[in-house]
Amino acid sequence: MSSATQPTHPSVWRLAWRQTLRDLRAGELRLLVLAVMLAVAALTAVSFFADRIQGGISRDARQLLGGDAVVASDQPTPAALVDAAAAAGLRTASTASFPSMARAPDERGGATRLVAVKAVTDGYPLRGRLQVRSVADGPVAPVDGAPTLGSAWKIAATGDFDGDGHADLVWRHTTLGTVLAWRMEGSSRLGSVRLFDEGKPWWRPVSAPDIDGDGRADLLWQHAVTGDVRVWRMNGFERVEAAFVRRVHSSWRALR
Ligand SMILES: [Ca+2]
Ligand SMILES: [Ca+2]
Repeated sequence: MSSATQPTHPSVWRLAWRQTLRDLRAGELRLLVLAVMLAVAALTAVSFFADRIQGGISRDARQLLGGDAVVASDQPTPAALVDAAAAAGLRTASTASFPSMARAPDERGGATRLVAVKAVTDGYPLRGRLQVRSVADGPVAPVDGAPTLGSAWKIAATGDFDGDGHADLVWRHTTLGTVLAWRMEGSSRLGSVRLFDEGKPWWRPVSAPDIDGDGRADLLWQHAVTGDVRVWRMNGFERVEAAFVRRVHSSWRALR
């Protein structure tokens, strides 16, 4: 008596393998693999392109800011914050921005224009480089560091302080209120003297008349808010005496 052969069921794996070979021969599977490869390539390209754009935007943003981060306020930066940044080894620079009017010299037409003034401290910008255009619509040229003296300072008065026959220049920093005197000989600067640096920008030198008649210039000041007028009697570039002259209405301004 022979035993009958029992029917066997093909394994699931074998069936799957046969099905795969059949699909491969029919070309459907190759089409599917090609579609997957195409999708992966497209996603990789888009991701790479997005990363490049993100990097470019971040780089441009840092250059626009002049640093990696900015603390903005209408008050001076708290000293504790500056100290914490210094303790962490960070480089810092301060800026102050405000709108103003600029006027060309009379010999150049005297045109006025609304301008945006930005005063900066040493070290600015921390990232990137500034570009300067010397003439309107002219080429721009990259420069190292901040703009030179003269772009954030304005001449407040002129007078011969040391009596050498050459007019000397008094500069005032428009935001910090610092006042400097340049000892001049013709168009050459022989030296610079810091006259006022007390963080009181509302006191402004307005002219340098010879108040005491010794043949050398003295310095006349006016308070920008109260209109108070004071005079510094000078010995060369040193203040000998400061005296209150009078209070005038703030709408009146002493002229040079
Ligand atoms: Ca002089
Ligand atoms: Ca004098």
